Amino acid sequence: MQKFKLGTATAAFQCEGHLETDGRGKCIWDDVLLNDKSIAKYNPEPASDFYKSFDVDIKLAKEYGIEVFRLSIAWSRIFPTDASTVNKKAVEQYHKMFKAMIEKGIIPNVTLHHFDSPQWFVEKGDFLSKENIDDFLVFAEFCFKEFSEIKYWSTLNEINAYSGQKNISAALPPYFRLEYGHFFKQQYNMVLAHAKTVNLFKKLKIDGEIGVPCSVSPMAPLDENNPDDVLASDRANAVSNWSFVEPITTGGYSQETLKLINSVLKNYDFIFEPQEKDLKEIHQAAKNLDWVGINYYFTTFVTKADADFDFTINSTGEKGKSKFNVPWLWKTAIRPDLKYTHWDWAIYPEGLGHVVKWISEKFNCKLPIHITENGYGDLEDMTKTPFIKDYDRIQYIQDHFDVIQKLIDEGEKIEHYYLWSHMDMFSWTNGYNKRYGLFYVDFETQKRYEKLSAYWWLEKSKQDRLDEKVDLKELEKKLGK
Ligand code: BGP
Repeated sequence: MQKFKLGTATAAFQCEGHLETDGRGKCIWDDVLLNDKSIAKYNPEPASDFYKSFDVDIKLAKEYGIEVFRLSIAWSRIFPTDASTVNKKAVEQYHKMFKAMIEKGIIPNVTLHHFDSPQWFVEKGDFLSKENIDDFLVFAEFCFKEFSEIKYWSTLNEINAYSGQKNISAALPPYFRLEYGHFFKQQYNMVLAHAKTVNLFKKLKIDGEIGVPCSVSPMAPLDENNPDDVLASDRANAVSNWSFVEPITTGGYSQETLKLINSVLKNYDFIFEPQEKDLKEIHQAAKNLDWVGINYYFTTFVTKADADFDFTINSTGEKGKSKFNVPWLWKTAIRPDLKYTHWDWAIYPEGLGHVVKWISEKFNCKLPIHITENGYGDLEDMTKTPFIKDYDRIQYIQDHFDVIQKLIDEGEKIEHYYLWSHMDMFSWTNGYNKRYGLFYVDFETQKRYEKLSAYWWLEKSKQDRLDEKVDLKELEKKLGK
């Protein structure tokens, strides 16, 4: 396989720790997790100590066949107090991190914003205010010029999810619940920020490629023959997925999408109207973009919504806890024929195929695709077993690899795959008990331990096709585990 590269992913706030080191400024999560006791659940310190111990993880990456590594730069480390005062110590540390990767032949893919707006930016209104986009552009330009060793850049991670956490599920300041008007404003501003960043990248003639990781979780009708389910699915997809994927990939909004969005938003006293001037920028960015990223974990099956709002997030891993009912939009439904994770996420690899086809066929976007996140979170505990045999994770990844291989065979240009996550990290709403890594992290000692999936991954990295299988029995025998 020529261009296809296998990699793993991380995000600064979830793995770095060292909240007080080298003059770091606070980001949006610091106070949410540390101070506000009504919400505080988990301490993001020490996370996986990556800010200082990156060498250990990069060494493992090299040993286990990882070619590309997704990570993010914490904006609040580089600009801790305002939009213009640079913190040189953090800049130096990131240079060291990137050097360590590049020297080992591992290609970094760097995200500029992964859910972690600096506190000073949040106090100015974050991306809810259009004027603030300029601050982000200052940061982006600084990074592009300073970190010239980076050849793959990602603008903003999961524009829809960050907007939703602030304005729909009330997980982040300003803690709005079900404020679809604000959600759309923020998401639109972030699409614009993304567009301006891409256009700036090209204007500066930066050597490298730029893309954007989009969280696309299809909202499929529970019963394809039930018109109510189909309508719920169309509306939910328009609001949650197409409303940002469409402008990013096509450079605009179709009448079909706008009609569906506004049929919902009118019930929330808001009408969404993109502005001509912004559309020029968005249109240009779609032409300038080098690749589209897909973060895919699960598909949600939906049916007609009830009148009352219900948004119960399962943050413990106790199956069956999540419930979602969004008036005028959708209600989640369980497909008894499918397997679900402990966090109630339907395991449905076909959904990844649907997302790729949306991009290449529905939106007619022929850009290369990177799967920027995909992975399996589980409850794992090495105090109970000396070696984590994560068969479910291996099965999950292999099933998704089968889908990717089929798509590649059909001619889809999928170039990178990043497993979420490289090592175990801090999870935004699940703390330390939802583990995704190929490498188990003992958060007390910060030691890393290979899981069975790490050995399996190494075997996969030697194969020519993603749908070739690894004999796990043989592998375990070879390992003597
Ligand atoms: C994505 C985020 C990641 C990561 C992942 C798993 O939405 O981009 O940062 O957290 O989801 O999510 P969780 O930790 O909630 O299971």
